[in-house]
Amino acid sequence: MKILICGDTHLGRKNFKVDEREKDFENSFTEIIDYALKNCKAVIHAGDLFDTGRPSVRTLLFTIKELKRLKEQNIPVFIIAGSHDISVDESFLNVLDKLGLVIHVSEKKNYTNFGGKIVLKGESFNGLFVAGLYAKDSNIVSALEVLNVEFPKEPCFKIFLFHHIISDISTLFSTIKKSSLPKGFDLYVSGHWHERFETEVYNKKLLYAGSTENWDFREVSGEKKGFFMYDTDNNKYEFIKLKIRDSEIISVECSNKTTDEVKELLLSKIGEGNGKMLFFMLKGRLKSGIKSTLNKQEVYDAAMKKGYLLCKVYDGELENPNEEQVSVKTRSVNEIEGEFFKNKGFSDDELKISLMLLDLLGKDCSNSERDKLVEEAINYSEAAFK
Ligand SMILES: [Mn+2]
Repeated sequence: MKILICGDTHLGRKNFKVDEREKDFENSFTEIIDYALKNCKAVIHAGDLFDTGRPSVRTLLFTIKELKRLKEQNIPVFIIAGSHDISVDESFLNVLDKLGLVIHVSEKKNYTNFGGKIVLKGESFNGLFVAGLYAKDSNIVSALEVLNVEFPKEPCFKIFLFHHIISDISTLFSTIKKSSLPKGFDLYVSGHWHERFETEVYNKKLLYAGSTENWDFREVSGEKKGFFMYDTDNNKYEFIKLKIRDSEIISVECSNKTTDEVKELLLSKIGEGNGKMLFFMLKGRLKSGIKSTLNKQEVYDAAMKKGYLLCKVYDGELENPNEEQVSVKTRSVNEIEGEFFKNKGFSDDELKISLMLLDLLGKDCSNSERDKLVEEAINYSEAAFK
């Protein structure tokens, strides 16, 4: 049986403050549904269907319209709640589940907790069994230790779905080790990490399809977005790329130039837009003037006239003429902050906690990620000062 594996569709996302970007995320979703209708018997979604726990009516109407097309062809969508699908009360996925448009496998009814053991039930349909976790990071490590899966008796293809970053991908952002995942499945699928990633666990495939559009600027320079088609009969699979909006990233050396000369240089680099997104990355040290006087608006307007969807000029690495050489490249912000606290007479433990909290303030993260970071800082301070 052919199944389509995707995740992190982030419907409702509108980045770079441009309305068309919201449609871009929708177009990727429509492309996936079109492909699914022609080529597969089931869809597996690894969470972050929506960009927020409270999607707009517009986003909901779009999502329902698209999911109905699959429903009409009897193609089930197995899904778990990603970190962005969770709101203060229940996930909106429960509403879609009640409407019969998705099978929300991480719903509360699929967990029972007794005698210190968590029993995870899954959902079966058309020869597939899918069990999965809610994207909650707090206590995930201890929860996995006591997790038992209630497998069905009849033979079926078993998939485990989760929305956490494993340490194989990043030790900094990971919350779990793949060796803590439950055994006995034929395939493991995860989300949350926005780049495609493939590995193995217990000799079975573990796949991250990544996000289906560029969620922020950091993703623009990454690999092309897409999804997997997986054949459960022979465990062969391929990555299908999506037709997402093109971008141009142009690095510009601005040393010994005035801000006016930089502006002229940028204008000269603007070609035919054809709906692309254009990003200028400035570097070097200006000859005169200060970078805040660079007329970016004129550059943006010129790019729009040439048919670009949007243009951004990033000057974070551009230095003013008389700026003291604070080499951001060799000293991280963390080191600079650390030095400041040390001079104030902080102990090593106080220093570490202060840096954790400062890090937290500057982080653009989801509520669950924030909870985890706060918990880490509290745990550390409890251990240090007990
Ligand atoms: Mn995501």
